[in-house]
Amino acid sequence: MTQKRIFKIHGYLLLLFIFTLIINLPIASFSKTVEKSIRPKSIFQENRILSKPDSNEIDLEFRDWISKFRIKALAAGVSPKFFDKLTPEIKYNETLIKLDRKQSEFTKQIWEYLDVAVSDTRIKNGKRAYQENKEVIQEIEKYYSVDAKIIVGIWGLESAYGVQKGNVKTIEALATLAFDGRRRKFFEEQLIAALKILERGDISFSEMKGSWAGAMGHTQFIPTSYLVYAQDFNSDGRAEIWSNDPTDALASTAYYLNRHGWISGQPWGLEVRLPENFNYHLIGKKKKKNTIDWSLLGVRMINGDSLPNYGGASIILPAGHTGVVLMIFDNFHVLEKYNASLAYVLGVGHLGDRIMDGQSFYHKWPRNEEALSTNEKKELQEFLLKSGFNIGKVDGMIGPKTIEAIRSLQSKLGKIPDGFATKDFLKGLK
Ligand SMILES: [Ca+2]
Repeated sequence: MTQKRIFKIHGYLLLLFIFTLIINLPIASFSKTVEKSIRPKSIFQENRILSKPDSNEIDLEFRDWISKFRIKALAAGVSPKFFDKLTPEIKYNETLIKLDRKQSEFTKQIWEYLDVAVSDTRIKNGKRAYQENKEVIQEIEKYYSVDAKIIVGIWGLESAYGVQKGNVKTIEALATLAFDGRRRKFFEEQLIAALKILERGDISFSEMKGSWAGAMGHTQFIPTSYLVYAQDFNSDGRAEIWSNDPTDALASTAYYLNRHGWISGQPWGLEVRLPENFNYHLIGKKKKKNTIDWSLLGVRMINGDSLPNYGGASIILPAGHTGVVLMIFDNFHVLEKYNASLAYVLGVGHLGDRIMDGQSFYHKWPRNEEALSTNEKKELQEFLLKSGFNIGKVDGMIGPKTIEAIRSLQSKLGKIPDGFATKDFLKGLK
């Protein structure tokens, strides 16, 4: 009992001693350490990051970057008077950096993405949005020779038909990401374009809103695309992609697709079936053949019909030979100009088809296959590099070169060379 008590008193004294020690350490020495060192991970510093002086520090760096950026903006044609008037309004927004970091770690299987992108709700809302705007969408379709279903598909995926246009001030988003520096050149370019849009008066500073990454309006145009492709389809003097009326935004998207070579009436892709003993080395986005040649090889429509002739086409397997088999046409590559990700192009294309009463995919996705993590993808790439395949650099992203290497390796190992890396495949290599 007494021993415990003594221990308690000693404990208190010890705490008091440590506390006094901390209190009496000169504050100035803390700040000096922080200023000099390049972010060593000490407790003191982590505390300082949360405290005011450090956010001031970031703010000072941010202001410093703005003054350097000013030179570039002026050289690109933004007037000094306009720039200087706007500068005090431009704020650094740390939350956007966190979103940016999260985004780059993201890894999902194609069907997980499509479940969300082409959900029953999105299809249903798409049918309604189309009906409500049918007249103007059909006018746009005719004027720009771009199929209505693809316009509605993009609209649905980019902003859920105008419901999620984004609420972040575009200038703030672009300035923050440019200052951050991960993709400085890109974001500075976008910021300059955004300033030009503001200066010519198409929209006000506070109304110019969009995603945290600077994409704006119903179809999430980035500022440089706006400057080149935005359309004033309702002829009121301004290309208004931010307003509730989607007319200008949808016309702008149609014009963008038109200028990138959209062929009216050609599908983006079709689900097909492959014959027994098909040569899987013919698979790949860049391995084009005429539809007639594919027919001669025994490729058929999913219902067994012969292929319609849409000219050059390639065959892709987004999830290996057990999943959906797609024949893709030139329009697929036009959609890639809007957003290069395979998941996005499939999402937009399939959503558009489904809104216009197209069928859901006949083949099932291999849903029991888990996605490889970024680290596992890197492991795989390192293995491929060591085995002598030219896959470029190890970046944890399965691009065309990595897929080709996987295919060759599968062949060597006596497996179907579908280019789809599963967890089991990776385990087998170890
Ligand atoms: Ca307008």
